[in-house]
Amino acid sequence: MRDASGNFNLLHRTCSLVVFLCFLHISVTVIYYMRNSDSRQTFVQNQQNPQIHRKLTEQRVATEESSLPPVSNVTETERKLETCPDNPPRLVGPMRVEFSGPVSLDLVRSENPTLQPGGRFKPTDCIAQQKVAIIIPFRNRDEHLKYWLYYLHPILQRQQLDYGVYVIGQDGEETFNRAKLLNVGYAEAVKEYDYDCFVFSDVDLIPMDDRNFYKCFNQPRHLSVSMDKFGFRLPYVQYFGGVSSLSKEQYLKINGFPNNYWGWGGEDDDIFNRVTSKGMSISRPDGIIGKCRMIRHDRDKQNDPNPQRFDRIAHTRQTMARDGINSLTYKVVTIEKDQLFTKITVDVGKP
Ligand code: UDH
Ligand code: MN
Repeated sequence: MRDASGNFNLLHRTCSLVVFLCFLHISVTVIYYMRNSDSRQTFVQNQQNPQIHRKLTEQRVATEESSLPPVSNVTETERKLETCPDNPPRLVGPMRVEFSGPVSLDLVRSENPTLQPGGRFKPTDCIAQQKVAIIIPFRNRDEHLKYWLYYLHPILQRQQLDYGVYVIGQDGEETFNRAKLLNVGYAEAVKEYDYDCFVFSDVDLIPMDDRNFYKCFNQPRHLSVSMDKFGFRLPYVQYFGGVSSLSKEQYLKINGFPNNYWGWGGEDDDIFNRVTSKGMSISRPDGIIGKCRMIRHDRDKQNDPNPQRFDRIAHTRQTMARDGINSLTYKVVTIEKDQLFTKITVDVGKP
């Protein structure tokens, strides 16, 4: 009898222990389930309303002592975007380009409503491959600038670039200095944004095909390879004038551009010499995609052919290390932020 009751007691205690363990297990499961369903709900809410998510995250950061990484200002939607494709889908190819009809800045502004102040744009449906500053040397060419803005803004947007347009105006009446203005454009643009590519364009040159990408390549790029004024061909193989692009790295490798070419001509050949002397070559689109028109014009005042240009071009290799972005000096006179461009007027001195 004693043995039987002893056995029964043992069985009873074992059963109680098993029941207790089961209860403990269920409780723990229920607690875990409830916590997870709470965070699942928050996740669904976040997906539907990123703003609530941001608020929640901020509150959480404020109330919890946690080691969460800091909340970045990249939104949920930006995080999901992919890099823009090599072949942007809205390109049209060859385009008609003419300069007969009148164009006003207001028309161009209304046709490009998504531009940000300073002539800035970035695609909203993908992340641009490059951040491009477009730099235009300028003085007294408002008529040409209107056409440039009218044609180029839609093209650059179709090319899905993250870009800004910088018009660098030479103040005063001294002899024009195109290359120095381009250096100023570089220096001013990098102060504003983390540009990795620089396109240097005359104000009067318009591409006739939007597959001519205003971006940077493995080698410095010459874009205006097939100009109407040269019968749609290169005037000579070393020609690097009109429109060109250099990545930040390529530009710095050649110490930027020369500052002492006053008047017309030679500075583009000096830049060509800099590029080749640093072991780089020139990349170009083909002659069909590279077609472009120059708005016809007379020679400007204070931009006569520079008689010193031949002598200077002959010595690029000796001068380029000390004449360039590392020796650039200028004074900013005004900065104007238009919807279509940033115009920086500068005093670049005189010869
Ligand atoms: N530029 C100005 N203002 C000036 C001078 C030059 O804005 O007073 C800029 C402008 O961006 C221009 C670029 O510098 O596109 C190059 O100057 P350019 O257009 O005068 O050079 P181009 O190679 O040669 O076109 C001009 C020679 C004109 C001869 C006309 C004969 N029919
Ligand atoms: Mn011209």
